[in-house]
Order: sequence, then C-alpha cells, then structure tokens
Amino acid sequence: MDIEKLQQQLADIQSQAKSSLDGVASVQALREIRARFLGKKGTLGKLMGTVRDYLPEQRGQAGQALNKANKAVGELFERMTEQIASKEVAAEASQASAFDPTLPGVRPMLGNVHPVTAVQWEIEHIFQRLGFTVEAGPEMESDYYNFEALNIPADHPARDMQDTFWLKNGMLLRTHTSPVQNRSMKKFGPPIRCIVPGRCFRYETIDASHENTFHQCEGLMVDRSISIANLIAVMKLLLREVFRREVKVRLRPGFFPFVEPGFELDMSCLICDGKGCATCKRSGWIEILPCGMVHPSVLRHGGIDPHEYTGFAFGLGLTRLAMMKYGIGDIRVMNAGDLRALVHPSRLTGPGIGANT
Ligand code: FA5
Repeated sequence: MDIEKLQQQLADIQSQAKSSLDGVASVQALREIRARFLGKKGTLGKLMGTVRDYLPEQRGQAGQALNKANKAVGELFERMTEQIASKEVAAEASQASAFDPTLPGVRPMLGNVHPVTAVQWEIEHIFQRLGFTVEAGPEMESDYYNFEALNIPADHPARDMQDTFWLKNGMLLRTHTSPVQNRSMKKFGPPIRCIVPGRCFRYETIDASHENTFHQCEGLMVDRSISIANLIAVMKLLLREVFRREVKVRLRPGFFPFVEPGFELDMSCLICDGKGCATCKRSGWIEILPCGMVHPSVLRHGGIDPHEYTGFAFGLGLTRLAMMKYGIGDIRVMNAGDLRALVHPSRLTGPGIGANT
C-alpha cells in the first residue's frame, strides 16, 4: 500500500465531506451523510481498517494520517450538528410562542342576538355611562301601576290610547314600561336615574309599524332642578350615540297624562330617507321617543314631593329604533323568527328586509 496514495485519498474524502454539507437543514439528514463517511461501511470508516495492510514501517504513518482525517471529518460533522440543532430549537420555540396549548379554546358562536336585544344592550351601555341603573318590572301588571299611578284614573279617556289585554285574574299585560316609574320611585326615592327596557303588549291591529308585542325602554330621571334642557340633552345624546351620526328629529307637543309638558320626538324615517313609505305611513317621520316632565301627581303617587323635586321621563320605542338602525322595514319580521333578520344585525344596514310591504 502506498502512503502518498492514502494521503491523497484522505484529502479527497475531507473535501467531499465538506461539500456534502451544503444545504443540509436537519440533524436527521446530517446523521445520514455522516454515516456515509464515518460509518463502518462509509468511505473513511472502511479505510480505518486498512492499517494492517501497510508494511510494518509504514503503519505508524498510515495510522496517524487516518486518525487525523477521521478527527477532522468528525469535528466537521459535530460543528454542523450544533449549528443545525440550535436553529431547530429556535424554530420550535418561536412556534411554541404562537401556540399556547394551555389557553382555553374559542367557543364557536351558536347564534346571534336579536336586533332588539342588540339595540337594548347598546342603550343600556350608553345610559350606564351616564350613571343610570337598568331596572325591570313585571309584564303582568295591576291596573294601579299601569294606569292609576300614572295619573290615568279608571274613567279617563286616555285609557283608550293604549288598547289593553285584560286578564281573567283582573290584571293586565302592561301596555308600556311606564309602570316601572312608580315602582322605581318607591324602591329608590330621589334622586333617581334609571332606564327600564322591556316587552309591552297592546291589543293592536298589526301593520308595518305596529305589533301587539313590542319593546320599549323607559327612562326616568328625578332630582332637584331637572329641566326640559336636561331632557333634550339626554335625548339628543341617545340618538347620536345609537346612530353614530346626527339624525333629523322634530319635537312636537304630545299628550300623556303622566307628563306635563309632554312631547313627541319623531325621527326622520331611515327606511325611505324621509320620502314616505309604508313603515312611516307615508309621512317621512317615525314616532320613536315620547317624553316629558314628570307630572306632579305621578311624583306624589311615588312618594316624592313635587315642590322639591322635578324629573323627566321618556318611553323609547325600542323595536322601532332597532328597525331604523338595521333597515328593517316591517315590524312583523321582528317576532316572526325570520332568519334574515336574525343574522348579525350589523349585516342588515340600509333599507332592506320587509321595506314597503
Ligand atoms: C307610551 O307608551 C308612553 N308610556 C311613553 C312615555 C313615557 C311618554 C314616559 C312620556 C313619558 P306611546 O304609546 O306613544 O307612549 O308608545 C311609546 C313608543 O312605543 C312609540 O313612540 C312607539 O315607538 C312604540 N310603540 C307604541 N305602540 C307600538 C306598537 N303597537 N308596536 C310597536 N311599537 C309601538
């Protein structure tokens, strides 16, 4: 065997080993290449067993050359393994920070809130920011809370304004959310700031804007020196926040026995842009926010001295407000379970469902 030939062979193997590492990206691939050189059957591995084939005086030299090459190629693979392994660890670590298996999963949405509920939540949020509490009252009411305490005695013609479902037990289905005015006055005493969203019932002929079951949201503020200016400021803020833009409104005198003075606040119909349609009965206006200053006799019924306290109240038509906000042109859609109206309300903007029917 020729030592010079061996040294040339070893130099070739070392340069082959170096170039075989180009583009290797994983420790596993590196292991396989390493075996091709340093394994028992690898090019260098096989040469290691050839020392005995040399003449005795050459064996020392051959052994040294082989060990040197074996060490150099071994170190080459070690360095490369370290580099690739640290890259793999870094990649795993960055993936781990994007996915935290200890976090709770995202619950899939199984449905959407009804447009009325969506508007109700929004209004609750607006008023809670103003320091109002959210109250509730029974849907089955007594004559006293629904009428008497609101300055509507039994023989008062104003009873005809709200056609009533009377029950066999002498109670009634509340025709508005106003009965909670008296309940709140007695529950809290002045000062009071509350709203009362809830369902109301009227023995109505149903059309595009009238239902027998609909939602209102009562508002009541009682304190010293409450004036019409406070009432108008809150009404304006309410509409601006709900519609997120200035909405055309008109204020006209309105009669309700439980307020004095009383107003009807109408908003320009957003279904037809005020031009006139079935929803607004061709008038271009939607009655949405009757309001006024709480009548002294209502305060007295609630145990509050009208000489010391004043207040304002309003009875927002919540269902109609939801119709305006989401472009739902027919109130019958609201209770009919029409899935197009029950998709997420934000997808119902603009004149749309049921308009002009
Ligand atoms: C009342 O119910 C008074 N309680 C409101 C009030 C409260 C006035 C406090 C002053 C102070 P009215 O009957 O106008 O008022 O009803 C109020 C709103 O409820 C209406 O403007 C309308 O938006 C809505 N509304 C009334 N009847 C129906 C109905 N049948 N279907 C749908 N919405 C209705």
